[in-house]
Amino acid sequence: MRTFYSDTHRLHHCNAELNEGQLMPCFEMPSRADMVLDRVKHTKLGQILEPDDFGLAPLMRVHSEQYVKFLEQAWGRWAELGREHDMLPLAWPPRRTVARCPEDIDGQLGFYSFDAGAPMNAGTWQAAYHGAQVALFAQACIAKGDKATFALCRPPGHHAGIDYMGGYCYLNNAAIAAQALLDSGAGRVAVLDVDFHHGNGTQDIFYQRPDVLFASIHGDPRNEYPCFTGYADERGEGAGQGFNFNYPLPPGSDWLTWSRALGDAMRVIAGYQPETLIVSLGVDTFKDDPISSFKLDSDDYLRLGEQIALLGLPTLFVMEGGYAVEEIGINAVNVLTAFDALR
Ligand code: SS9
Ligand code: ZN
Repeated sequence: MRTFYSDTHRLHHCNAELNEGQLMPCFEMPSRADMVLDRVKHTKLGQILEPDDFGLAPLMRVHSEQYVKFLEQAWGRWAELGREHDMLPLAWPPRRTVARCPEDIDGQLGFYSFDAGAPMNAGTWQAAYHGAQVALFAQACIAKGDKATFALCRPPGHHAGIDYMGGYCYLNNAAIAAQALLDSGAGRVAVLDVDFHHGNGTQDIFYQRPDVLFASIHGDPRNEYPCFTGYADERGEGAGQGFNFNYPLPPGSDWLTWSRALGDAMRVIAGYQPETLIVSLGVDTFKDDPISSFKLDSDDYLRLGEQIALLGLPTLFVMEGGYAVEEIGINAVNVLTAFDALR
C-alpha cells in the first residue's frame, strides 16, 4: 500500500508535558514519525508520497471555524506578548458554567482545550495542518480506487474534538478524512480506533450522526486517560443512537482479551456495511509503551492486520499514538504488511 507523509511534522516539537506532577520531556516527539517512515522504507511497503494541499475547508467540515482560526493564529498572538515557551492552557470552565469565549490568549487556550496535554510551539499549526492534508490525500486515493493507504500523520488526532485540542492532538485527522469521504459520495464510513486511549474527539464529532460508525477499544476510563469518556454505555445520541461502540478493557489486557473486543467490533462494522473503513492506528497498546498498560507484543500487530483485512473493505490507516519509540515502526508497519499479505 502507498504511504502519505510530510516532513512538516518536524516543526512540532515541544519541550515539556505535565505528567505525574512533573514537567517531563514530551512523549509525543518527531522521532516517532521518523521511526515509522524508516520501517515503511525498510519493509518496502510501497510508494511514499507528499500530500497535495486541500486547503482549510475540509478541516472546517468537522471542526468549528473559530477553533481552526484560533489554532492558526495562536502562536503569533503568544509571541506578540514576548512569550517564548510552549503554549499551555491553565484554566477551564467548571461544571454549571455557560462558557463564553474570553478575549485573551490564556483564556482562549482553556476555552479551546480539554486538558493541558497539547502544548503548542511556533510550528505546531503548520505541522497539524499538513498532517491533516496527509490524511486528506490518503483519503482521496481511497476514493479514487486504492484498496488501502497509510496516512503517516503526526501529531495524532483522535483526541481533538469539534472545538478543542488535548492529548497531543489538534486536528482530528481520521475524522477529517471520514467527512471528506462522505463529501465525495460515500454513504457510510466506519472508524475503528485501536489506540490504547479512547478516541474521545472522534466520538464527539460523530456522536449524533448515523453516517459514521465509531468503534474504539481502549483502557477503561475508570483508570485511564482521557478519564471521562469511553464507557460502554456511550452508544450515540439522536440520529446517531446505536452507531457508537466502546470497548473499555482492564489494565494488563493482552491479545487474548484485546482480540475478543476486536472480534466484536468487527462484527458490528461488518453489519454496518460501510463503503470505507478508517483505522485510527495507535500502537500504544504495546507491552513496553511508557504511558499505557496493555500487553500486546510485536507479533500481535501482524494478527491485527490480518483480522482487519478479513473485513475486505477499502481501508485507510491513520497514524495515532505509540510512545515506545524504538518499536513504534515495527509495530505500526506489522499491521500494514500483514494486511497487505492477505489482500
Ligand atoms: C499518562 C498521561 C497521558 C496523554 C496521553 C495522550 C495519548 C494520545 N500518564 N497523557 S494517543
Ligand atoms: Zn494513545
